[in-house]
Amino acid sequence: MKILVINGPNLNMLGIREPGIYGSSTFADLLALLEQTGKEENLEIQQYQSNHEGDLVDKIQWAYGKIDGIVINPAAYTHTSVAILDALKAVRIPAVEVHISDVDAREAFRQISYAGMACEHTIKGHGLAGYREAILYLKAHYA
Ligand code: CA2
Repeated sequence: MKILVINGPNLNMLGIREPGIYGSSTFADLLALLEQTGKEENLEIQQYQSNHEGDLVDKIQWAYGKIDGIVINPAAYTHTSVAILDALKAVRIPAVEVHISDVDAREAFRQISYAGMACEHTIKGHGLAGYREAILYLKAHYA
């Protein structure tokens, strides 16, 4: 099974600032977690991070016909991007939304998720472990 993990803007800065909200683990730690999960679960896991909305849309479109499941943390674009929502709807690849922090317990503007409207499951507030949970969800339902 091929899974694509997509991360949006500033997530490459993990561990550098705001450890109180996002924890002290770094983006490199996340990449190591994804690699380890792929090996343990016998999954082909690819990852992509961009700070640019259109690049994220391009990557979702690229996945069409090549990828069996998407794990996506659109970061700030979660709360603004109809373009990412439309791309996820267009490719119709099973998708799980992940948020490192518990967005429900934060500012009102973080309560809406456009991308989440095209995802069948959302994991929030579980830190980096949420990515592994999302991958296992896709494996359990689609492998
Ligand atoms: O909790 C999450 O995973 C978020 O998607 C993270 C986004 C935020 O805009 C969403 O509301 C919730 C922000 C990612 C930025 O990450 C930073 C990393 C280091 C320093 C500052 C921000």
